[in-house]
Amino acid sequence: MFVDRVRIHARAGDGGDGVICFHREKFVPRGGPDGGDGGRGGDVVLEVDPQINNLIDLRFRPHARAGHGGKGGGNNCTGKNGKPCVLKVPAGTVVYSLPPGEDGEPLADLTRPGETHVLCRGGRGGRGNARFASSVRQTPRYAEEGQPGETGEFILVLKSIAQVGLVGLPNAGKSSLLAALSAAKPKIAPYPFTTLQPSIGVVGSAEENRFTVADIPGLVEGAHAGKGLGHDFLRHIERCAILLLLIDAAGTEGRDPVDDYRLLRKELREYDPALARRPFLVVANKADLPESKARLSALRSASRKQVLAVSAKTGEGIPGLISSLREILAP
Ligand SMILES: Nc1nc2c(ncn2[C@@H]2O[C@H](COP(=O)(O)OP(=O)(O)OP(=O)(O)O)[C@@H](O)[C@H]2O)c(=O)[nH]1
Ligand SMILES: [Mg+2]
Repeated sequence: MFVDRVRIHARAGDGGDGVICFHREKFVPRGGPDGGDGGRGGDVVLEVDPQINNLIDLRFRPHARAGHGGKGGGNNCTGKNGKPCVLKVPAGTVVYSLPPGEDGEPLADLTRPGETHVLCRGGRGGRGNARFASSVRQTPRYAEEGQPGETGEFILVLKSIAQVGLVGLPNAGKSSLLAALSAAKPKIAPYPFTTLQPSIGVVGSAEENRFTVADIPGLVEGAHAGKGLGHDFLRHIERCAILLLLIDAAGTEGRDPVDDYRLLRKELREYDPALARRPFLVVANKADLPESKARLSALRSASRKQVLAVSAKTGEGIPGLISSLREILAP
């Protein structure tokens, strides 16, 4: 199961109470106040863990509670701090408060491994009576209570992070292309909607020119309005630097590649005009099939772009595609 949206309830720990206590020791008369402070309540913290790719753990554990601070002790002992509650999230997690803030802006957008965000702060510990002693009040008989920890409801939404996003109709061969480009092993089958969840593959092994590619479920006409699976998953390519419009050039489903190209452009535009302005490459897949040859030139003139012909099946054109992508991605 792939979970990319969860609602959670978080409660930070309360601060511990300060105590009222007076020093007692043989031969030390009127030892004075020595009640310690309470400990701090634990925070609820989100932390990016590069090992995880979705929010499923939080779906099953939607209540996050951090530990309370301990009570102060005699002899000026400060109470223990409450244990923080650290929730691991994938890179690309966007945090919203519930109800949403006035501007609807997210509270945080966690992208880098190890990045953290404090969702709810633990309460401060109360001060013990030792803190209130002064020359004119030598035996204070009061101490503070700990402050309550913050609580809140939040929505976490995952918007995957990859440099290249694969966009195409069902069966265009997006998953096959991801498998040809990277070591990822997505499910590939000759029926539409084989891919039900986004997956990300890494292309190249050298650190300096490695890049990531996201495969999402196929887009259908009306995807921007919620048809098919496409709409829900378009947000996973929102952050991609390049979109790769993958078209079945052989028209194996009896479709026309030029129509497919126009449909993809239209769906992207209607979902988000900013996405339609993103740099994109047009890639014609299934170049191994003879039908694709004749349709390639029609696709070239319709898109007024250079169209790269590849075959995810035979590997034809794949090295050229990788170098074109690297060229665009290079800063
Ligand atoms: N001949 C040929 N067939 C291909 C090529 N690429 C993919 N296919 C076939 O096309 C079918 C669909 O491939 P997938 O990779 O599952 O397509 P997809 O775009 O991921 O499809 P969805 O996940 O359903 O949207 C499979 O039967 C593949 O074997 C290619 O280059 N040449
Ligand atoms: Mg697929």
